[in-house]
Amino acid sequence: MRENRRRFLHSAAALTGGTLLAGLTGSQARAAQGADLPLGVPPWTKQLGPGVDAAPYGAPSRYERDVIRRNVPFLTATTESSVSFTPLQDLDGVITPNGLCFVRDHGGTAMVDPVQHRLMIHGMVDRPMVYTMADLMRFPSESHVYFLECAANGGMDWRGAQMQGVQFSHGMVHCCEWTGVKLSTLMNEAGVSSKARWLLAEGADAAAMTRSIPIEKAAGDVLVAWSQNGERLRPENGYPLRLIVPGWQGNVNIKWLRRLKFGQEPWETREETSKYTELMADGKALQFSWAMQAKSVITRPCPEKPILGRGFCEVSGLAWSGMGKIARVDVSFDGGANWKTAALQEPVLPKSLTRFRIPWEWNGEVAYLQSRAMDETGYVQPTIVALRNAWGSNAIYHKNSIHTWRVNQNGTIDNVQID
Ligand SMILES: Nc1nc2c(c(=O)[nH]1)N[C@H]1C(S)=C(S)[C@@H](COP(=O)(O)O)O[C@H]1N2
Ligand SMILES: [Mo]
Repeated sequence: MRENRRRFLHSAAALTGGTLLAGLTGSQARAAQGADLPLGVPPWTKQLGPGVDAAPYGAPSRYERDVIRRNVPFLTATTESSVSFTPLQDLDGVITPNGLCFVRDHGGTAMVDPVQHRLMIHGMVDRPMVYTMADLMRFPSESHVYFLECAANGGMDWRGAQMQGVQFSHGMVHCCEWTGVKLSTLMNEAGVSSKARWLLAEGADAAAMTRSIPIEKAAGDVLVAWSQNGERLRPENGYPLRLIVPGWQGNVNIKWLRRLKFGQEPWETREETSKYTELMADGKALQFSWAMQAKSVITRPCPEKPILGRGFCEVSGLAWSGMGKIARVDVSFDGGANWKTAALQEPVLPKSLTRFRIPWEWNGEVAYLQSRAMDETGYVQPTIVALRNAWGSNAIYHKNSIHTWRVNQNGTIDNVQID
């Protein structure tokens, strides 16, 4: 134990004079610099701290101010129609804290007064309904952990490695415990006609986002949710009410939900015709590719979290599948020639982020780190070559290929593609 600690201190101290420090974030640099101090009496031990009422609603430590959502300037013509990404490199476990969940808005964040908000259910139903939030929250509720991923997550890397950092290459995903009423409960209450085949869901934002959802999914695991990780939804994630369509592309998870209409045909809205379709190599577009296929990425190390020294390095990341549970994640250190099976953090939940971890000894050589997820249906995350062969390179959405991080000799990490 003592030996190990000494060795750690030695290598950490060596780093402070080395080139790697430049790549460290504020808190890492402070840890490295402080590592050679004896255990002194720090200022915060010599005086009382603020009282328990200093922060009626708590916020992260001021030393964590680098842990934030970020957007990409070239994807942001206006911030009202853009996306800010989850900082996956800074997160542990599988739950995304509410303030760090990626946000994808098409018409800005609607600032909805929950007292004035209504949900209308109409169309092919026996009893059209208009609910207040108070009405909805009287229904029996359920809580489930689900990931939510934008179909465009990773889309910028279709044609080549472009995004320097896991926040931007994979950060259009979050995973929360959602609480609400099952949509099937509301469907029974309204008496949906047996002839209804489709559902239209509409948001109350300036984009009035609308999507068609087939009745089988609507009657399945879809939630009409008002809470996220134990507290009411954040405005930017749909307060006071949103649809959670487990495992399906983010776009159908309508935020600020205000209307559900039942009918016989899809409505062919803008978001399912001109957007959120896949343009294939032959120029035809695939419509209604809803489920997010199995995917994974190593979140540490990564470009934002370089390796600080030779020796032990825990490799950790996230895997998920819109088709069910993650069955296995394999990790390669040599660009896919050899694979080792990683440990999965329990409990492994369906349609949820799953954390994997694998120990590694880094010998200071260049390495190509990859992870490959398999889900309970037997589906295996494809290589970029296989994905391009299947989808062509016009595609934007559903890029779920195996991702490669190149570890350089100085411990820094780059996004690369192996063809
Ligand atoms: N009403 C409405 N719902 C919406 C959107 C929107 O702009 N308006 N964006 C959609 C898209 S494209 C995605 S990826 C998810 C993002 O959810 P989040 O902002 O909570 O991460 O919300 C979806 N629901
Ligand atoms: Mo999206």
